[in-house]
Amino acid sequence: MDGLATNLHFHGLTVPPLCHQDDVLDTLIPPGTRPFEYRFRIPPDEPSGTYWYHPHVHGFTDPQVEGGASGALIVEGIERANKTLAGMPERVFVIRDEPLRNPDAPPSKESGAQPPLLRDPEGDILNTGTGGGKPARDLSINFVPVAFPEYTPATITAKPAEYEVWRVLNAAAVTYLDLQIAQGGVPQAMGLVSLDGVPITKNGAIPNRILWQGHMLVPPGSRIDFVYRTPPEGTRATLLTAAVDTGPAGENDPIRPLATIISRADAPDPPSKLPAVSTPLAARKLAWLGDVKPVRERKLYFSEQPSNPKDPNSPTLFFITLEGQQPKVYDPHSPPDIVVRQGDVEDWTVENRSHELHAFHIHQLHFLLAGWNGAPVNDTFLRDTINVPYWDGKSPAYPSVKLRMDFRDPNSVGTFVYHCHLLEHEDGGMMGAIRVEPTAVPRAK
Ligand SMILES: [Cu+2]
Repeated sequence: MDGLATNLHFHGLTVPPLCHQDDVLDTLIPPGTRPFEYRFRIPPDEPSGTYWYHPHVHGFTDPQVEGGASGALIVEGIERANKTLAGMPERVFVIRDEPLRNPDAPPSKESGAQPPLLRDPEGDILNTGTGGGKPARDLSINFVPVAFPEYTPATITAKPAEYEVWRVLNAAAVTYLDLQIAQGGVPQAMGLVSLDGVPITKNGAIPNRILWQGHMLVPPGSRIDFVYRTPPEGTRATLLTAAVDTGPAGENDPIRPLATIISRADAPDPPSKLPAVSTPLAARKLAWLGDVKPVRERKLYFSEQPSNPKDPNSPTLFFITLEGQQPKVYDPHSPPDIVVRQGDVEDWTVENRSHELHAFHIHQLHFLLAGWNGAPVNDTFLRDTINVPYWDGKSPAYPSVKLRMDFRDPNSVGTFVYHCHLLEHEDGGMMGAIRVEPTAVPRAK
C-alpha cells in the first residue's frame, strides 16, 4: 500500500464489489498512471437520496479524505417517494474535517473558561466532556472553512419562508455532527425524508412520510435529506453542530456554527429544483427487511488496545472482531472473516467495548436497526452507517446495536469490507472482510 495510490468507494450504492465498479480490495491506482475508468450501472431500483464517494486505500483513507477527496452523489427521485417535495428547491452540503488551521491559537474571548486540553496516543485532542474547548479537527462546509478559534460561519442566502430540501453529507474523517438549525436560540424543525440515501417510507408502505426533528446526529459517513422552511424576510438563522459526547477516549467535537442562513426576497434561487411533477415509485419487489426472519445471528465487537500493553500512551490498535475469533488489526492478506450466502438475511449484534464512539459501516448494502442495547427496535427506515455508543467502563453490559443485514441483492455477491467509519480507526485496523457467496454455492455448515 502506498499513500499516493488511490481508489474510490461509492458509499451506499448497491453496486457489485468488482474492479472498475465498487471494489476497494484489489483496485489501487498509482500516481502518474493512465486515467482509470469506473463504469457501473446504478440499479434502476436504487433508492433516491444522498450517496457519496471517497478514496478507500487501507492505511491512507483518513489523510486522503481529510485532504478533501470526497463528493456527494445524488440519486434523483426523492419527490417520487414523497410527493410533497415536488418543485422544492434543493441544496447539497458536504461537511468535511481537516487538521486545525490555527492549532496554537488561544480560544476566542467569548468562549469563556477553557477546559484542560488532553491528547490521545494519536495526538488528537480528547473529548473535554464540557461541550467546549479546542476541537480535534476544523470543519468546512462546501469547502468554506469554519476554523477554530473564531468559527466564522459560511453564508447561505435564501428566499424567505420557503420550503427547501437540504441534503447534508458528513464527509468528515473523524468528526461527529449533531446538526441543528437555530433561530433566536430556538431549534427549528428539520423534516427528515431520506436517511443514508434511502427514503424513510418503508419501501413505499408509508408514502410521503416526514419525520420532524429538532436536531439530528450524523455520524461520519452518514447522510440526511430533510425539509426546512427558510427564515422569514429580513431574519437569519444558524446551521450549527451541537457538541457530541464521543466518550472519554473520543475526540473533542464541541458546539460550533457552520453557516448563517440569511433570508432576502431578492436572494438567488438555489441552482437546482426538484421536478414539479411526482410520479409515485413502484413498490420494491423485496419484502420489507423488518418482516424477514433472519437465518443466523452473529456478534461482533469494537475494541481497542495499546500496541505496547505496558505503555498506555503507545499507539492504539483498533479492532472489529467476530465473537469467537481473536482480535486483530485488519490484514488485507487474510481470508474473509465472515462468509454469508446471497439471498440470506442475518442479525448482527455489534457491541462497543471501548471508551469512545464508533460508527459501523458495511459496503454494498443497507441494514435495519432491530435492537438497541438489547431492547427491540421497530425502525421503519434503513441505514448504511450507525453510531454505536461507548462503554462507560462500569455497566455490566456493553452498549450494542442489533442490525438486520440484507444480503438478498445479487449485486452484493463478492468480497468487500465492514469497518468503523472514523477513518483513523479504520486505517488503524478496525475493519473486517466479508464474502457473499452466490446462491448456487451450497450453504456453509
Ligand atoms: Cu471507530
